[in-house]
Amino acid sequence: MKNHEIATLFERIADVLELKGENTFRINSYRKAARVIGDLTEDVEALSKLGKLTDIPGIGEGTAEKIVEYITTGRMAKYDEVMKDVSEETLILMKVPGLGPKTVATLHKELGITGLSDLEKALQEGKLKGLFGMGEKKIENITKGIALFKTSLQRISIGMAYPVVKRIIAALKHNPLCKEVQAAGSLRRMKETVGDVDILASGENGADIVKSFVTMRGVTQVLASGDTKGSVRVEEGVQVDLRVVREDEFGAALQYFTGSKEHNVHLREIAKKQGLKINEYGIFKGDEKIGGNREEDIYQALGMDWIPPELRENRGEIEAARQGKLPNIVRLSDIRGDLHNHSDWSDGAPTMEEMAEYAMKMSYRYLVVSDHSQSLHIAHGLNNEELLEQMDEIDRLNGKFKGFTLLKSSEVDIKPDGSLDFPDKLLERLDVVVASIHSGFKQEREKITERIIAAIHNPYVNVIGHPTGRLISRREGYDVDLDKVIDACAATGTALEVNCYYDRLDIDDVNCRKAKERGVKIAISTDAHHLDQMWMMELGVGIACRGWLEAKDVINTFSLEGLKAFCKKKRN
Ligand code: DGT
Ligand code: CA
Ligand code: CA
Ligand code: ZN
Repeated sequence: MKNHEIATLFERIADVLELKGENTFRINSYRKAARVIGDLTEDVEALSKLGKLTDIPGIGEGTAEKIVEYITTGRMAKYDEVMKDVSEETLILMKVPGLGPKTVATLHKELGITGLSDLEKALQEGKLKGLFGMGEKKIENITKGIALFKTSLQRISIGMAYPVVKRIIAALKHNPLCKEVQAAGSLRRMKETVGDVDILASGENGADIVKSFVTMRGVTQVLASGDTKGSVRVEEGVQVDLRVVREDEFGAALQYFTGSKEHNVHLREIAKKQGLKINEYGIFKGDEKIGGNREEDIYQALGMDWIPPELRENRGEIEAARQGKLPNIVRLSDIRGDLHNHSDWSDGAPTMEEMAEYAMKMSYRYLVVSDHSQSLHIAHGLNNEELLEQMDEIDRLNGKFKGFTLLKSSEVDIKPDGSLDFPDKLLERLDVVVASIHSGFKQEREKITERIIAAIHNPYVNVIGHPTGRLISRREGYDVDLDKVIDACAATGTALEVNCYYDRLDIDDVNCRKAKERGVKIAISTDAHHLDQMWMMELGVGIACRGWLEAKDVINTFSLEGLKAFCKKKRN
């Protein structure tokens, strides 16, 4: 699909127009087109062929013409024209979090800054101080933004890499020479960001398998192609490495290339003490191979339980495996429902009925409709009356379902003063209440922590949504003291969310484990605004596994009655 490419072009046009200080109305119409095309689930090229582009809300004649032009010629004259007098360096500068086109324009005008290295130099020399609109806080944010930007060039969210891997594995499975294929590395460990993607295959004719890999759809650059190894870059921008090994070495190779490096180093030390040796070909006693066909062989030979990949970070999992005390980690199949979703009543795309049908197809028993509340105007938050109407509609829909329930809810805004956006007498009528922060991110640590704790003390609040507010590639979280939040949750019977949206993954694995240790339950929720975002439950389950969570720690593994009992207990 060319959707992503086209959305990026429009976004860039908007950025440059803004940099040049042009008409806001035109800038906004390009931004809107970028968002609409980026969110589109259908193939824009197919719609273009059917002449249906202008049927898409937000796409006018002019925009449609530009899309057709790009699809038929591979170029967009408007884009070329706009880009003519802007350097690539300046464009990169605009991608730094905290640096919008306006700031970039000021920096250029006042200090002649055109690129990242100029900016870093100016920061070091303290030259930003005293410029119009450059407070201390703003300068600090720019410094942080640069650091975040630099890491985001090297690592991407697992949610970006995950669909790539599924596509590649499915394609490799078509090759009859290929016996087994599996993801390894940080992706198999479900780490929240991945540097590169590692895929392992087994089969006799390595060269042929590598060839089918490097010629696959979506490959934009071949970095290496040999008899047992191939390395490519794909259109999503990430590097993918494939290794092909012999069938009887697959288990050992999978163990080796899954890592983490720290986990493997520790295992090798243990092996050495037992007079054994492990490498990517097997486990050996002297020259004799004693295992390695299957990954389990390695752990068994070392006298420990097989360790799920999500735990392999050398954080105590090896000791636990030796004592037979590994957690029985939560699995996707344990999940019975999704506790945070948006419908077309606020800023979601699907109707509630479509959501319910989709959830039933995923074998869920329940789904929470948690639309935004009134203060969040940009997300079309519901007011009191609309929430009541929505409840009636949910009752009506539930009358039609068998063995499935839509649950009444709200993602109620925690306002800057810590109060909630709906009165208690309304919240009382909801099955589950998710409370989140969507504004006032820059509050001081103490203030924002107190604000969240105030919400936790409301008897109707069951889950705190995206608790830190971080966005993996774009924004640090707000300055909340999560330790205090965890304590307040423990004291009141409030759950914390693992938000599965690929750019959030909030809270992270380390905080999950901390929460569990203090007896706080977790809700793994997608925050889906589109049906095709509901698969991200898999990502959240991965994060929860990395936090050593078991099904009993996760409230959306509970039966409907169990979930309701959890919510009710806090109210009493
Ligand atoms: P990433 O790509 O930065 O997200 O992290 P990984 O863990 O995927 O690391 P990567 O791609 O460099 O290597 C994949 C796995 O291969 C790694 O998890 C463990 C194994 N491995 C790679 N190099 C070494 C090494 O020098 N020593 C050991 N023990 N294992 C290694
Ligand atoms: Ca990797
Ligand atoms: Ca690699
Ligand atoms: Zn939300």
